Amino acid sequence: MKEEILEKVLNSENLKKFGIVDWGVTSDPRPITWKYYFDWVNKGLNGILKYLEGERRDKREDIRNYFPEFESAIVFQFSYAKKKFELDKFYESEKSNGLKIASYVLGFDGVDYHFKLRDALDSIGEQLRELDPALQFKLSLDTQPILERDLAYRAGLGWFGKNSMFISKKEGSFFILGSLLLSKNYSLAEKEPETDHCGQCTRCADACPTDAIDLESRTLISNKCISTYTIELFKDLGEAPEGMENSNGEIFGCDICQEVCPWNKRLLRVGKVDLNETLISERELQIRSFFLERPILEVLSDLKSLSNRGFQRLFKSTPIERTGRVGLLKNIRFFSGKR
Ligand code: B12
Ligand code: SF4
Ligand code: SF4
Repeated sequence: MKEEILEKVLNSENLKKFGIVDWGVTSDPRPITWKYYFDWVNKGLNGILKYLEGERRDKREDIRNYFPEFESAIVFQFSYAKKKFELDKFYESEKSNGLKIASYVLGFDGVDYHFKLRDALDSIGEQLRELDPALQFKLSLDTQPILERDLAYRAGLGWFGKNSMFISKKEGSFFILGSLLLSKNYSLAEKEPETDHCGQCTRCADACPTDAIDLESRTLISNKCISTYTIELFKDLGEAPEGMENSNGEIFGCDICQEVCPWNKRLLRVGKVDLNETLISERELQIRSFFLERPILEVLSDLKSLSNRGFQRLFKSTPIERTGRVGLLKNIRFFSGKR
């Protein structure tokens, strides 16, 4: 079974079709860093992210609270580094209006990764079930009560950066984590957890415009993070985090503490990302031309004249649908007049 799985499912050609750049395995259901998470929530550092508290906090202590049949997990890395570097070129060009959208948004053809990668993980799960019909599996992709960075750590794929990103020596940090939780353990080789490769560097914390990185605890202060403010705050209320005026025009998510990280810069240096053949999907083009390529006042005026439903129709199944018209208006207004 093990050989068949490696040969038919986990071979790199098959995984490449799904945009997977690396994977690892763990049979440990309990996060090694649970205590850090528990303390972080108890100190209130989750801020407005209430879904990380209470019962959903406690479930994260053991994967079996979510999937009692758990015996092992295969953790996959879905890279969007290529899109990130391509976007950086665009932001430097004259076409850019000075606003920025986090690169994961456009990294999966402009489609919400929760849909696209769920399909990929489902397909891989079904391929495994073809080989072993008794297998049960569940997915872990952001929204399940699973500490995904710890799961990837247990699978030996990388370490926790000081910016709290999960970083891989080979792939940097511009990737999404998605896992298959399995009711079987196929004795696939498990790697040792990776050591810390941040060393004395503090570039991420130095670059964060809102001082959201707590170097001592290696975690974020959620309410200070631009990503929280621009993605998770859907209403036209609430103070922007202090220092956001020093950001680079981030209107949805924030990549600043990853942009400066030497482990990401390295990807370009060693030729890991080929920027010669770049593709832009219809969905991506739509988001770019609406938000990033026109005068900001025009973007604002169009957003104001759309209904909420009209906005949803236009941007259905994209990541920005989550924050909605009102949330985006709040974010873009912040920068109108400032650039
Ligand atoms: C809540 C959340 C957020 C919050 C809080 C983020 C945070 N850093 O805590 C906000 C809205 C700010 C956010 C932003 C982003 N997010 Co988010 N988010 C999550 C979510 C749902 C939960 C994270 C969580 O539990 N945070 C609480 C902290 C305490 O836990 P943690 O981040 O897992 O960190 C662990 C380590 O830091 C370790 N630890 C803590 N202290 C210490 C100390 C030492 C010494 C050591 C060794 C370890 C250690 O313990 C923690 C628990 O295991 C996960 C998905 C998931 N289910 O896990 C995605 C996830 C973390 N997000 C992701 C992404 C892509 C982003 C953004 C890049 C999006 C963007 N461009 O705007 C930013 C990045 C901001 C950043 N620098 O982290 C990816 C990250 C992939 C990666 N390579 O790391 C994830 C894993 C989703 C996914 N499936 O891929 N996110
Ligand atoms: S995502 Fe942006 S605001 Fe949040 S910690 Fe990183 S640099 Fe700071
Ligand atoms: S910028 Fe430096 S300190 Fe921050 S995550 Fe990258 S290597 Fe670690």
